[in-house]
Amino acid sequence: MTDWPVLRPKEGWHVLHLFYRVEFGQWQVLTSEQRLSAKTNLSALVQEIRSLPSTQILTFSVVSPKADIGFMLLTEDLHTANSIEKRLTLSLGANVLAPVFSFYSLTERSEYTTSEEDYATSLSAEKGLSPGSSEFAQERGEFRQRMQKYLQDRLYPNMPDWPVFCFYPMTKRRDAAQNWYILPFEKRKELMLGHGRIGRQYTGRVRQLITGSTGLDDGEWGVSLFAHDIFEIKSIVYAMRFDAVSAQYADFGKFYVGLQLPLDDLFRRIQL
Ligand code: 76R
Repeated sequence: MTDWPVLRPKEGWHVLHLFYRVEFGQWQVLTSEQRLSAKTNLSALVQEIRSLPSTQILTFSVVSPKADIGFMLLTEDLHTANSIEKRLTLSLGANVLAPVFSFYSLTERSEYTTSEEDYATSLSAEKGLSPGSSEFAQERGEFRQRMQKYLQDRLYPNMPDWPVFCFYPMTKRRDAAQNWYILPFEKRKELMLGHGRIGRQYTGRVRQLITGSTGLDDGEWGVSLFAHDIFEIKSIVYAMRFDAVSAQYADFGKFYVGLQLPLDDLFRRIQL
């Protein structure tokens, strides 16, 4: 999309969450021709974005007057991400889309997933397989393949078209009494195991993408949740509040709930 050499992260994709309010006063001074061409311009831009390699954009109608339109962009090149954001912001004409919130992060692997060594240890300790056996080698090989697919899905996800969306930033606490960052790795891993256990109870009902933003934006992670039923979002976030990781160490930013809609329907929904 730009003439600059691609700025591809060592691993993962750039993720931009963008939320805008429509300045209706500004919109109403446009003629109907200008409005039509503004909407055509945004539609064409979204189409152009969707034709780029390793790039996805989701469009949302925001449920509440916190914002009107939301976008979630994933792409491999930082120049592209930057260029798309500038173009989206101006796509309906000057001062029509007013940014209300944005969040920049990268897809990331987890520090805490089971390593092949952990798995091999559990194969002998829990399943009683002897490390030299062919069964052991086979199970270990299958684990490696599963993990490769899992890692690929985390770093280069295929975003779901599920209608209900919730986004919020999250930070791990760094108080004198509760400081996530001075806990030893083994303790953090144990706590994250409990977190994952709760999360997996929602398999099939909630899809999550956790993206890392330490050093990139004001929170440390972006939490993007997808569901078919908003009840499941409230339910998982509530359940996690009781889990030690969230109860003791998590601080949250603002929450944005949106509905995934194609642009034409989105325009109608927000009365453009
Ligand atoms: O990656 C995995 O799926 C394995 C386990 C796992 C990790 C490492 C996992 C599972 N998460 C991980 C990391 Mn999660 N997650 C959140 C929130 O509102 C709140 O209280 C917290 C917001 C939700 C709702 C959620 C859901 N998770 C993380 C991290 C990075 C922490 C770090 O690196 O220190 C954060 C900030 C975070 C927050 N998590 C799951 C879920 C769900 C639904 C799962 C299960 C996924 C599955 O089906 O396997």
